[in-house]
Amino acid sequence: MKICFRSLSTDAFSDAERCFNWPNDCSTASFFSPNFPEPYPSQLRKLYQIFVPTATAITLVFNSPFEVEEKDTVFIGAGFQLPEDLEISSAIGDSFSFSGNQAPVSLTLESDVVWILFETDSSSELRGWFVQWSATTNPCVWEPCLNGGVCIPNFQANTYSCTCTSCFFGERCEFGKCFFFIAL
Ligand SMILES: [Ca+2]
Repeated sequence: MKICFRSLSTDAFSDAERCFNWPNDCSTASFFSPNFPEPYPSQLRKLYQIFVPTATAITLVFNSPFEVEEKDTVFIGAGFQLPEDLEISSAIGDSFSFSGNQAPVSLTLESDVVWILFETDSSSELRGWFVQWSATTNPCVWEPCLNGGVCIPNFQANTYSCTCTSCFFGERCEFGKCFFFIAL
């Protein structure tokens, strides 16, 4: 099956549900299809996105029940934008699609952004889906400490602190306090 998202940017979804910048302005740990566990609407095209700064991986776990009619589909992938031309397969690359009554097994994408696109056709609506997500974060992954400073992660708060070498100070060891004489 080949699905084309031609010129379909994520901005096109007025009712997109986003969990961005966790844990600062988003503590949502789950998403679900509209009306869950009552039947979802027909002719739906809804986008969900999770962005966890410093995440090295995001894991999705679907709860029971999982009921998606075979002509309706849950698409899942990594990245801020939906692919323009997505070759759908059950387990190739970073994009996945699911239908039926069998919840996908736990799905881990090695990215800081994950999107879920739920599309339904004009008939036969079932109960839908409920997904919980968790992220593996590393606040030091972008190497914030400069000039030889050592990054100390605080995983719970998703923050870091720097232990600077003797000649530097500042939140990121960005300021020098030693004078260096260079022999010419
Ligand atoms: Ca349907």
